Amino acid sequence: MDALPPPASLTRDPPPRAVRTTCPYCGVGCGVLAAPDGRVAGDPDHPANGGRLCSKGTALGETLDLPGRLLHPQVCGRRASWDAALDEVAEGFRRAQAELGRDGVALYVSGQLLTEDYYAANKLAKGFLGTGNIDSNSRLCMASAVAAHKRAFGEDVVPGTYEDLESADLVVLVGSNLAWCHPVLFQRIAAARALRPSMRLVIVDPRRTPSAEGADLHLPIRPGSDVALFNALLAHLDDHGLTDRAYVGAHTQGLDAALAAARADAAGAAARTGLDPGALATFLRWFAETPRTVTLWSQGINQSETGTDGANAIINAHLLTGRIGKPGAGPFSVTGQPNAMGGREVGALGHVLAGHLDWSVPGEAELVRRHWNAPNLATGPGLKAVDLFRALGAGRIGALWVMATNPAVSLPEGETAREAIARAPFLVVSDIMERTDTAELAHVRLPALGWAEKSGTVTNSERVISRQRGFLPAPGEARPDWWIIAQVAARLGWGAEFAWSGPAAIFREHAALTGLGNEGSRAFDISGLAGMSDAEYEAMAPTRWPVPARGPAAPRFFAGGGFPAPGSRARFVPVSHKPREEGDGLLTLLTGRLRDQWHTMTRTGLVPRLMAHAPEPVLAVHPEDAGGLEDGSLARITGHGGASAVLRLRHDPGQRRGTAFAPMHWTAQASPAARVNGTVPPVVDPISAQPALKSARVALSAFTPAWHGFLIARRDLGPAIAEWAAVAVLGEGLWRHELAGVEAPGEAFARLAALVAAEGAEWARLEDPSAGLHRGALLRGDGRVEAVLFLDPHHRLPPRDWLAGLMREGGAAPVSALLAGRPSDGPPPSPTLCVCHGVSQECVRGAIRGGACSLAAVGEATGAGTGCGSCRPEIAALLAAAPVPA
Ligand SMILES: Nc1nc2c(c(=O)[nH]1)N[C@H]1C(S)=C(S)[C@@H](COP(=O)(O)OP(=O)(O)OC[C@H]3O[C@@H](n4cnc5c(=O)[nH]c(N)nc54)[C@H](O)[C@@H]3O)O[C@H]1N2
Ligand SMILES: Nc1nc2c(c(=O)[nH]1)N[C@H]1C(S)=C(S)[C@@H](COP(=O)(O)OP(=O)(O)OC[C@H]3O[C@@H](n4cnc5c(=O)[nH]c(N)nc54)[C@H](O)[C@@H]3O)O[C@H]1N2
Ligand code: SF4
Ligand SMILES: [Mo]
Repeated sequence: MDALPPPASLTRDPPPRAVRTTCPYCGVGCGVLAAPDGRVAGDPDHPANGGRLCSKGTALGETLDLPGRLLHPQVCGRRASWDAALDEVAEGFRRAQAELGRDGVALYVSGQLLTEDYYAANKLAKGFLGTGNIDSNSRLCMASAVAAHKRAFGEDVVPGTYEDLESADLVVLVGSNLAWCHPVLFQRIAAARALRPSMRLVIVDPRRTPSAEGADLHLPIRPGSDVALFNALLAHLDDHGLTDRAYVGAHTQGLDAALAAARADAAGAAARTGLDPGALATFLRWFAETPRTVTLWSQGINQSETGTDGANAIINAHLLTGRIGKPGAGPFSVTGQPNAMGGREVGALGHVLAGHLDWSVPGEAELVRRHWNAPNLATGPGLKAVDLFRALGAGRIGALWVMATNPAVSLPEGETAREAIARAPFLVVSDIMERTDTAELAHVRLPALGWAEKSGTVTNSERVISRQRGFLPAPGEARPDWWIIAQVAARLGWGAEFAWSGPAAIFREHAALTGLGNEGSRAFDISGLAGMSDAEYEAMAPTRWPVPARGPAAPRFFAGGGFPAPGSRARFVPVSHKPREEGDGLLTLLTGRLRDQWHTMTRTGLVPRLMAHAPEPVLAVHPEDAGGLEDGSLARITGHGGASAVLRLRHDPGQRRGTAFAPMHWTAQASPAARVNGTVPPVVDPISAQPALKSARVALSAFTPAWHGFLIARRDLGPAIAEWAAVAVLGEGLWRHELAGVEAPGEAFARLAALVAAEGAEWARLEDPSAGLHRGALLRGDGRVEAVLFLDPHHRLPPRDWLAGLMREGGAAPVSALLAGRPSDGPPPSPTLCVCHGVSQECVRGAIRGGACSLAAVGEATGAGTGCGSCRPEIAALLAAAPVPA
């Protein structure tokens, strides 16, 4: 399989009157040119993307006037003035602290806040409410990487840059589906490989992900055994004379203990990791022989009960070989959210202070106290996410403020967490949407500005600080998150300390803190930006930290040592493989992400183009693990405490035996029964407290309803219309409802048909009650189709796309064709593969059958893959699966 060539067209024409801003989705942090009319393009001058955008970035223009925005403050579900709502919040927090003490309140915030918002929230909690109880959804995401960096380097520092991924000769992706989750980085790697085919790509992931298409080696590792793999590597490197004695001697400590631990795992590594010994040997050899190696990791490592050890095992191999901070070499933790890094910088995690300052370092708390003029600086770390919501459930938190995250969906032990949130004595939610699973439970809802409206900064995975700039007016009464926080602080009596004129003032205060008492002892130093004027802040170009007020700034860290740790030395951390339970007949549930959805779908789930890629919640299992359940049937997974979820089953030979994969995305808004987090136990990494979101053990069983069905209608009927439902927006006023139920099919048909009844329209039906088959099309006098409803005892129903297409166009068709679900002439259309150009899977297959044998040829023939490029791994998979021409 050849490497993926770069997309044909990187940018469209920049929209006129465009503002330079940054994509609000993943931690790649792509620069975006965005115009008020909704046109967006990649910013050709931004160092992260050089003009590229992925499918989510390309569709940003379609998220500007989302239906369902929260436009006014609400108290107990009723519209309230800002004054009344803010008073209510201040009073709720005051009351809770009076009853339960300082730590009787908490903030739960998000890597999707801007740095300025984040800084304000942290200052309010730690400095003024006087509690360490502020944690972030980054606990579910980056905590293990942060802890590993601290253990190894002394500080949470990502040493490398994206350019290293291009100049490397070997890139190893560990527990990262980069092609879908950081698509522009994946495209940069693909483009580099196309120019330099000797560059190798290795994927370490239990499932054959789209990132593995076209890779040189895929290691389908046993879940949770990455420590054993990298321990085997450490021993192999030392045995083969690859220890960089000079680097190790001058800049590190602790090698002997780490090596001893590694050697204990090395023999038998193939058995521990479940890898083919030949493939394992190839990996060890390639790593050994390639000085320019980058090892990039993500949630397959972090979201594990051994996540911190896993990350340190990777870092150990790089320290041993001195391959760190050099062009093309280094360990690289990529961040998930657009501002996960910014949150770490301002310290909005329960266990750190602000500006990478720490309670455990004498004098540092005092620096923060003075900088903030804080009356009640928290005296120590607070509760971390999982414990925080447990404390809420136990009645120890009297007031909780959730900002820019949806914990009712995204926490482990999902059912228990949701109950705790529902029973919270006082819950405040700041969000851009009115109805999220969490906002539905709030006493006070506060409307925040969204991406297109707000202004501030974010820091991406390579330490580049970029501006987000608003280009649309505030919708309704929505306000910036930092403003809301400052208003509450003022009502609690701290107006002077929160009297910022705007985000620039907050940024200056934050930047100044990073320089206090910092004569090079802390790597994170942006004190050189503390003197920026408002105009300079407004014009700020993407800037990589550090930017110290004095002295030079390094683009990369640690090539020459200089670790922010005792003796300036990095630490090898001895780590040992801890086998997980197996062999109980259960599957390991690897939850994760889909290409075109963002987390709990509050934005991407409303964009028809993005819903088209995966309109239903799907559970992938190896065919031999399916226990006889058919591909396309509904399956139940049962896990933690008996909690279960029901999803569409997909046989996937690329899934490692003994594992299953399910998306984390589905919520009560679209498919309540397909929320998977109930099945995930609250197990956390003992060092980082990051939950092991990828190691639930689940039993697979059939979900056997009386009928399966679908309803395409001209409105969203919600998912409560059947025992199992998944609703997807199709665009142009159409919604698709995938359904299954337990009542008699005839009754279900009558009930559902009545829901969509429209005046002047009549049902044409095809019914065979003895067979349980009921089909109907609701037709206008002019033949226009108002709705279609198909019920069948079996899950094999006609494809929906032709019917949806017909309804979208307002066209007519013979009743016989409508009720057959396919045109009278020719085959029904197949699912969309390329979202940018609307090219179907079948069209791509046709081009391949017609002789297109490369991505470029498929692109030439159909246009597929020539837009954002996000579908290129899937085209590559179709190419790879095609029979080789004789
Ligand atoms: N499209 C899209 N992109 C996103 C997001 C999104 O919601 N949608 N979210 C963003 C965020 S916040 C994050 S954190 C990132 C996450 O980005 P990734 O970490 O790349 O995404 P995931 O799908 O969560 O998990 C990655 C892989 O880990 C593998 N895995 C599971 N267990 C193990 C194991 O024990 N060992 C190894 N080696 N691998 C394992 C899974 O099979 C999965 O393919 O994505 C960001 N980008
Ligand atoms: N099973 C399983 N669970 C997981 C994961 C997994 O891999 N598997 N991954 C975990 C990870 S890595 C992450 S990062 C989390 C993500 O999970 P969450 O953070 O819970 O999910 P999001 O949907 O990103 O929630 C963001 C919320 O902020 C709102 N919002 C958007 N912009 C703004 C704004 O400017 N201001 C305000 N106030 N609100 C805004 C959105 O409408 C949305 O409600 O999920 C975690 N949970
Ligand atoms: S890769 Fe896609 S989602 Fe991530 S920042 Fe770039 S455009 Fe946004
Ligand atoms: Mo994340």
